Amino acid sequence: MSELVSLTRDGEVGIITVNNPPVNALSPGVPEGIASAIETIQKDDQLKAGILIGGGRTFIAGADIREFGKMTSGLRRGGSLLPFLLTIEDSTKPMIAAIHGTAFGGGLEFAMAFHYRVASPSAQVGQPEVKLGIIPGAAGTQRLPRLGGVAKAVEMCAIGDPISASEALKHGIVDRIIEGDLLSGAVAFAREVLASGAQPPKSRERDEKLAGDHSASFAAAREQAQKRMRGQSAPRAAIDAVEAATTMSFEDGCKKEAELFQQCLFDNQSKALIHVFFGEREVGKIPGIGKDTATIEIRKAAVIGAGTMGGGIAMNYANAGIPVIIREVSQEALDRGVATIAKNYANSVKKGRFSQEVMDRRMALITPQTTYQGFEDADIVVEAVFEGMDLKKQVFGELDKICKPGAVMASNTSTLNIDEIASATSRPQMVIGHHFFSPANVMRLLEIVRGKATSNEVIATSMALAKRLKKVGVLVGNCRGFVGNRMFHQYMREAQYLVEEGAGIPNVDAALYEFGMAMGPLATGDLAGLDVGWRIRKEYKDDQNETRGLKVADRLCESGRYGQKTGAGYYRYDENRRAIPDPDVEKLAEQVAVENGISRRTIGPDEIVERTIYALINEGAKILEEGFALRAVDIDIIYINGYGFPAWRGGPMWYGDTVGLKKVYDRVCEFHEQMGELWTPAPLLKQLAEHEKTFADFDKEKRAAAAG
Ligand code: 3H9
Repeated sequence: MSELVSLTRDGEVGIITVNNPPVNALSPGVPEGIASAIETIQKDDQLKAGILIGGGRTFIAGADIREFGKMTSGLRRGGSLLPFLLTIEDSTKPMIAAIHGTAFGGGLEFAMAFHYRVASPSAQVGQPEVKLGIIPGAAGTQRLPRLGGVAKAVEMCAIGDPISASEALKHGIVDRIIEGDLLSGAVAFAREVLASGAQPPKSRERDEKLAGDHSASFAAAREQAQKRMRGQSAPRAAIDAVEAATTMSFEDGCKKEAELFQQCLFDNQSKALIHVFFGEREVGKIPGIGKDTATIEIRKAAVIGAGTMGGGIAMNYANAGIPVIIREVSQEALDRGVATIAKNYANSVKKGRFSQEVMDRRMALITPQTTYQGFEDADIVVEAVFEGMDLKKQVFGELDKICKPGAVMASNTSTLNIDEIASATSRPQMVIGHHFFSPANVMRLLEIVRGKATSNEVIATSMALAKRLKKVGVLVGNCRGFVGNRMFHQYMREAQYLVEEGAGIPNVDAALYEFGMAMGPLATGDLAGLDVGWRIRKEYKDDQNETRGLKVADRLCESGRYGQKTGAGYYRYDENRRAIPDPDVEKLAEQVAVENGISRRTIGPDEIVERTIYALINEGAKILEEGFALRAVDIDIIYINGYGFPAWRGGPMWYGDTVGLKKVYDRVCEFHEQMGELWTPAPLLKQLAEHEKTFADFDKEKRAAAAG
């Protein structure tokens, strides 16, 4: 056997172990090794059955995703896995897959070619390929409906969420759950099968679950995919492939699957989603802060402020099982905050996301109070008070007197200078920004803002904590608005200028929604509250470089139109919070255009997208060059997880690469000529465009330089 796959014996049972850490992916050599072990078992008279098990923490977690890039760039020819699977299935001796950890993608496809599957209670199985923009490519769409039924298979292949071992058992995808030691249980299972003398069943020959009319399941899957994965082509392809299982022979179904798999693999969407998969893991890697950096153990937290953000942040801690104090100045505000938390949890219980018992446990972890009692032994305090420097400094000054020396002191500020906040304490090395995104209990992004004095220990603790809170933590530098909001400011400004110039509010939103953004920018402004930006503009009024100003937004706020919370902003809102276009706001935009000497014109969706998205890219390039983001991919991950940027476009920087930086740069130069200083091209963008390079090249060079 190879190093990747070993074959050992337990009496008459051959045990095939995959040893390809960390997740036993099907890298070159693994499928070959398994097939060769099966052949050895088949030929060996002493061996009567075989078991496949994963060494280490998991069964096979899927194909080796890094190989896809090599295949699409022509560096490697992608051979089919199907012949290996047929070798397994055609074995005359019973073959059993013993699953722990995750049997995902190709891992589940391998398991389904085995005659039986047994699993640990904590195991999960799934076909998550659509999350990478592809579909199962080793007969998963053909075997899963035969084993688990069409409805379950189409849901698993189209949406990509895994299911638990017990659910897999219920649907016939696994045959037995093994409590205790998996391997001993699997060997005992093999002996039972041998004693029964049963013929090894082949999943490809089973068609009893394919009979009947499944049109309702396919229609439901198409609707769900359209809702949850808008704009993506892989879910549709996955549904078509499962549908083929119900209308074609196994062999023809596999051919259809292979055709659709290839189409998806060579599409830009899968390249973008694979970039995102590795990006989400890369953001955790910070030059100079290795695995050996000490971290502070977080056993107790305290949050200051029970408003929307404070409440959401406290929920994150409670969800992770960390006791948390939530402090407000007035009892009334505290009660309101706690009631909102309870309402949010109750909604989740109503929707079946977790039980009442889980909700009660989480609520019990939250201690609401109006004092600082108990703050002295909190391992972390998170300030989430109103966004104003004086107030933040006052709070940090108070915390400095109360908190124990080793406590992390985090501010949830979205724009303010962390160093200035830290200056209110005697320990700036313990101060860091933890910028959560609203709603904080839902959004995955946590921008972690490093001040000039923040210690590596506090950074490493924050990154580890983000994982524990089930967030994607991205480390950024301390510039105004940090990375996300600094770029967002440019994006929102352009959206508002387009409105002044005559694009029409619903048209601006529609163009960006069609592009794939979760919401249009103006509707987003209304949701977040237009008053937030208005207050920040007032705070920084002395150093605004925007001569045109944001007059439409300012005037909306001056007239009390803050967005959804006041029933009106760019739109009016009915009692169901449905947005209704408002001719008064268009009139306001017309008036502002006159004041600014702008002649209005018709503006199409392409220009709307270029003006807003290229503004993001240009600012992102400046941020990269100034070192406030570690890599271009960090910006992408911020935008996808915090700002509703479509993952299947890979984030703004990756999108710029796919458009071509030369094209982006030329257009930025045109905007610069037409609109002046605000569109000054980023020198890095110019440099990459002139050398026909990409942001991905920039990251690659940076990685190489860091590796020495
Ligand atoms: C497929 O199977 C297609 C088939 O139909 C066949 C077609 C022909 N490949 O996530 P973690 C790396 S498509 C390569 O931090 P966790 C990962 O980058 C595939 N590398 O651990 C990281 O590297 P590093 C379908 C992979 O415990 C390290 O392993 N399968 C792969 O939090 C640890 O990963 C999937 O989509 C891979 N397949 O979560 C499963 N998987 O340390 C994708 C991981 O250098 N994987 N790595 O940063 C996952 O969902 C999670 O990794 C898993 C473990 C749940 C398994």
